Amino acid sequence: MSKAQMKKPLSEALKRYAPLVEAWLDRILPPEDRMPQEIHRAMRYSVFAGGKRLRPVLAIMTHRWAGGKSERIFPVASAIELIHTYSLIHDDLPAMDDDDFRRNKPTCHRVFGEAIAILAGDALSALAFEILAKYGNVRVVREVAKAIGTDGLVGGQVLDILGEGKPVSEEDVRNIHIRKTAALFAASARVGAILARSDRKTLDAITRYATNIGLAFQITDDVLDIVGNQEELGKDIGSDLQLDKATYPRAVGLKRSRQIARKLCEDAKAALPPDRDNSFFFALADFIVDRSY
Ligand code: GRG
Repeated sequence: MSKAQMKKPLSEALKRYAPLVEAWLDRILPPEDRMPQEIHRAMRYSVFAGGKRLRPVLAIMTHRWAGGKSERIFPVASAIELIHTYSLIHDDLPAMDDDDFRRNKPTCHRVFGEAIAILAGDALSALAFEILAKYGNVRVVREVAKAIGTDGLVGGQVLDILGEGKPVSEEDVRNIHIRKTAALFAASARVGAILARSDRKTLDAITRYATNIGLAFQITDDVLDIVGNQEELGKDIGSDLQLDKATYPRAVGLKRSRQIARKLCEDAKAALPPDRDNSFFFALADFIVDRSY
């Protein structure tokens, strides 16, 4: 099979479900002309800046794969994209990575100022939990909360900041990346499976898959920060080097980083039960290691 054919299940899923996610995001987010207009403009600016929507589509596809047929997966998946956007806005702030471009546009704080950008992130988080509570259930709320907290994104970001300029081992970076990036991929898949009432075995399998591709995703991100194309990526490159960040290439070199990412994606595929149609998940894993954006 050619590379394009292998990726087809991913492009088909994105083509089918990303527009539904866009529509739900538009429905969920307060209109720009509602008071206070500035914060609603900032929230919409970042949410509709052109993200790939990988996490919500992973949640939806996992739900279907696990036999779920609930329409509730769409608002729940869209709430995860709100959380993701919140993390990007805060990640770009001057107190964090201090980046000027994201998704090929000036970052939220560059357009709306730092205070509004911080509040836009906070408001996206509050809105996400309102939606998760309305359309999900207590388990779903708990999964996402755990993925954000000190065992997840916040914890990863703390380790990331403390790791700047220090000698770094492969284990140190793994600890950062598992929390900072893999936790939200895992939560996206788990939420899809939970809403499909999956059994423990299925939940464990999809968790192993999503954690592995999430870690591979961040390793590829580290690699692209060195060898990527700024325009294609839509964000500043070289910022990891500038801040002397704890990255895989710094810990183990570029070549080994690529090998580890590839191995993680193969392990991810192997975690899935062979008696199901795993074609979307295989295509997503391949995209993650081969991606240039
Ligand atoms: C509490 C949510 C929260 C955040 C505070 C700032 C922070 C703690 C954590 C940073 C987490 C972070 C931004 C990790 C990087 C993940 C990553 C590689 C994002 C890029 O994902 P893509 O390529 O982006 O899917 P698009 O633009 O396509 O959506």
